Amino acid sequence: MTSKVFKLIAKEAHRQKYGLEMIPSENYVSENVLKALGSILTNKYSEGFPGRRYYGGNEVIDKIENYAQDLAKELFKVPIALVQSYSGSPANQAITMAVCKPGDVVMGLTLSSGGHLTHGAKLNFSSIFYKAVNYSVGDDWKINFEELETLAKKHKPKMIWVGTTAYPFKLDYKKFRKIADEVDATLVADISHITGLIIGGVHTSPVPYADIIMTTTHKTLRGPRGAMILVTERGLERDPEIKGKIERAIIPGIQGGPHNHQTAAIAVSLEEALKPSFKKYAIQVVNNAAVLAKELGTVSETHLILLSLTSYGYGMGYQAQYALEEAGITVNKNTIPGEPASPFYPSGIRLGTPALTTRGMKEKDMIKIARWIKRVLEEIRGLDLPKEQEQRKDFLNEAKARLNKNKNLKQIRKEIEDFAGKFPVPGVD
Ligand code: DSN
Repeated sequence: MTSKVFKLIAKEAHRQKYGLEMIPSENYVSENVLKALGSILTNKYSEGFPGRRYYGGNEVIDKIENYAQDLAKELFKVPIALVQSYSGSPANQAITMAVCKPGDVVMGLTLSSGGHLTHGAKLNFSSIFYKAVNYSVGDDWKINFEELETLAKKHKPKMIWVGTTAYPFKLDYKKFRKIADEVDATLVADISHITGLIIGGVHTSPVPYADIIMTTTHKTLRGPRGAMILVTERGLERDPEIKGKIERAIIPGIQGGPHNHQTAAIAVSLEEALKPSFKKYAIQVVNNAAVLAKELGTVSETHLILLSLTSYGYGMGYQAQYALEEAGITVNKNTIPGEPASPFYPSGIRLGTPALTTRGMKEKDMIKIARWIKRVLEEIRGLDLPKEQEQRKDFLNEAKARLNKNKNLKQIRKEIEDFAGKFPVPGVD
């Protein structure tokens, strides 16, 4: 080993093993996924699709990509699966290009309600090149279907996104389908966060309701970074040309050569997801999240928890993220519905159980973890965000420095390292 990079990877491996990874969109892949991802498949150019490549020498690559597509079709019971998108955002861009013309109306959940950038957020391609209309959640933090229906009838979207990144409740795809039918819109489900739960049978599948489905492969599915686009029977009936349209949007529309090592690693993760043990994993993810949420005084029906910190002070998201990181717990600050502070200095944190569950943690461990989280959050009391905008940056730097020296956090970190170190991380000794 001669590269400096390997020393840094060793440091990151230490962080992953001795800390608690609680960002709900992250996970640990298996050693086989790592092997495929680090394979010589990265050496090959393969623009095009199986049997239709611009370069020679793709006999094996074709087999791998066909195999990945077949596994995805089998797993989700859909007629079409495409696996080349580099990640979720370009996949969503490809779907939008295939379904809409520039200027068409697209509808999605607003970012501050737990939507995604590509579903029509300001500054994203989805609102720069298309007319984005956003629906939101109500006071109960649940999707406001009345608002969605009113907006859909008024703006007549070409496409409606149903998909979330910070939403702790189950999604009712049937209700979305009804509204999409009322305005003749294509319904696209972005299931990136909950793919694993759908495969495990602990969340309703969008397959009977959506026309097109997109999922990243690195979240609850436990594969490498990447994405898949699936077309349902219903979607194919709606537009028999849809496969070619999506393929052309991927290349030459957006991407260049596919990442064949990534495609192979996706295939490995799909093989794993087809095993009965994956179902058990998904059930445990949800059970763990429910216990963790209860211990933290809230609810979760999925893999994630959106925790409001308003009882600790004003605009406490950053401070909580810093303090938790100091103690060895990785989460991200997040807006809460009706954000009382600012989207840039939000009032909540988002945390989840997919990665912890992969390491073998169960309900009793969640109770311990909730106790640590509550102890950590006590340390941020009094560190309220200044109301004056210009003071915020300096204040947060000072708060971070203070938390960095906090003895109680150091003690909690020691306890967490002792605990976490006992649970294996695939690929880490
Ligand atoms: N970055 C992803 C997440 O954390 O939810 C969404 O793309």
